[in-house]
Amino acid sequence: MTPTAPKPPFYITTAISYPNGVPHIGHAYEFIATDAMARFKRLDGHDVFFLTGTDEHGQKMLHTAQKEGITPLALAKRNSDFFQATQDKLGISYDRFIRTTEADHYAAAQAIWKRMEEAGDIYLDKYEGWYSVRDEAYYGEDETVVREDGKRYSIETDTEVTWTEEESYFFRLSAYQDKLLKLYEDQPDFAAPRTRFNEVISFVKGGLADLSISRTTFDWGVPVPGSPKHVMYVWVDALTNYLTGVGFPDTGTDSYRKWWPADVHVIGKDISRFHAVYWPAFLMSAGLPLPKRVMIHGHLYNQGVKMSKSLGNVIAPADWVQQYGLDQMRFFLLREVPFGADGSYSHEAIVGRMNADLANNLGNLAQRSLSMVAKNCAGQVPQPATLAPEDHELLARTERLLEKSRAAYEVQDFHGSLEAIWSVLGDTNAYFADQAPWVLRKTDVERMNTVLYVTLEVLRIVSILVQPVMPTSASRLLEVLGQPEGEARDFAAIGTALVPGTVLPAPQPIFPKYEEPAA
Ligand code: ME8
Repeated sequence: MTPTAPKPPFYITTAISYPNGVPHIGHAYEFIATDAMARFKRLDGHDVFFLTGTDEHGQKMLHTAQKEGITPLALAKRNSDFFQATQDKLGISYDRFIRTTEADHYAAAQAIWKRMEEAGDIYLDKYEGWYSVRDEAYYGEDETVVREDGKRYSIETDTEVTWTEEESYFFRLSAYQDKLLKLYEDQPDFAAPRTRFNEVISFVKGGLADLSISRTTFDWGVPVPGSPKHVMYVWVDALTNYLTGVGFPDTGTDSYRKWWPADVHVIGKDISRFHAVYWPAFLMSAGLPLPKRVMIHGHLYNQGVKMSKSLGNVIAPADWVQQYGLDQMRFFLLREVPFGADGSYSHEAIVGRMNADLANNLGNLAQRSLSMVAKNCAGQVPQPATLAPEDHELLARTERLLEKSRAAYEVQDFHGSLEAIWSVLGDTNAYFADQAPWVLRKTDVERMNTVLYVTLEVLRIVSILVQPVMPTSASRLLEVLGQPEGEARDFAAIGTALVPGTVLPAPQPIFPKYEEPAA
């Protein structure tokens, strides 16, 4: 790339959360993963647009507001503000926090509706069937079961369904079965991981019924153009947020042309059908390009148990930030669980990662090597002598981490990237112990300088590469390695090397061990 070439664009989104409650650790997980991806691409020379926000319409919001005795808009505003404040606390580097009650979003939702209508895909009929307010989803009778309490539930999600009968507009989803199957065949990476994508494919192969896309029994939603009695089904409006965020319905703007179609929608496993079936069908109907990828992550469980208010095991993200530290929490979530799989967390697991991976393997290595440099090299990056084969080998492995991480992030395998980095850190700790620079100090100062130089060089590259996951701690590490903010911290700088003689600030411990508070 020549210096004047424009940076390639990269557009990434999270799901937009329902602000009928406050964020939990599952939401935080999705925000942090998406943020790591956005930061990685920025450091790797892309121009990134990162969209997140709240999904404020629908019956669930209306019911919660009624229970609280406030308007749905007041409820949405209160909790949306809290979601945004939480994202700020988690260091989420979003470019826009969208709320679906914003005026430009109404315009976008109405515009996509009109396009689908003009395509002949919308017709008026009557909906009769089961609806889950919790899931904001329709279920066929065969997808439900009556439990001992006499109530009917969705088999898949275990939420109560109620019989709904009302005039409704329908979207001709049935007409898109073959087109969707062709999309899945032509673009085998349209959704991932494969196991979750396969579930979507078999759902579509099983046949698609037309979808009810408007409601008439309440009015908390985006009005259907030309039919003010109807509000849009919340998912039609919600999915459209990804277009609103970049300037739709004006498809001629620089923003829309630059960012759409999105590179990745990051979502959880419970909403794969909406993103990998309904959303591409709506877009095909509207004549708009499809997102390149839907990345479906698993859900997090509290020691294997689903979080629920009744069990009292729901964790507020801010509590973890306070107890463990933000970067420690971000690292734990992305290192512990392969993205796409379900995961479990526990206090012991977090403390294990904090102490072994962060305090020992990274923090201690940095502290020991930098303290030696402070004492024995006048606080300057030492001048290495000719490198020995083991030095070359370690540096070459470290440099290869960039390609490995790129390949891993391309498929949102954050865990894989961190595993590779920590494997190199393990080798570097072994190298440091074997070479014993504290002995060389008395026997061979030149060799000591080389060993310290190689160790600092590994730390520099590792610190650059872990910035997407632990921005604050990586920045502090780069600071003590004499790497100023800016170009020296971009991935392109991995190909350069520490300059001997660079004066280093006094080293400071970066990753303290977790100590249990006194009982
Ligand atoms: O579904 N672990 O909103 P939402 C990991 N408004 N992720 C979890 C989780 C858990 N335990 N629980 C939920 C909605 N999530 C819609 C989205 S997008 C156009 C509309 C994830 O607040 C969930 O899978 O219920 C989803 O991706 C996100 O949190 C928001 O969930």
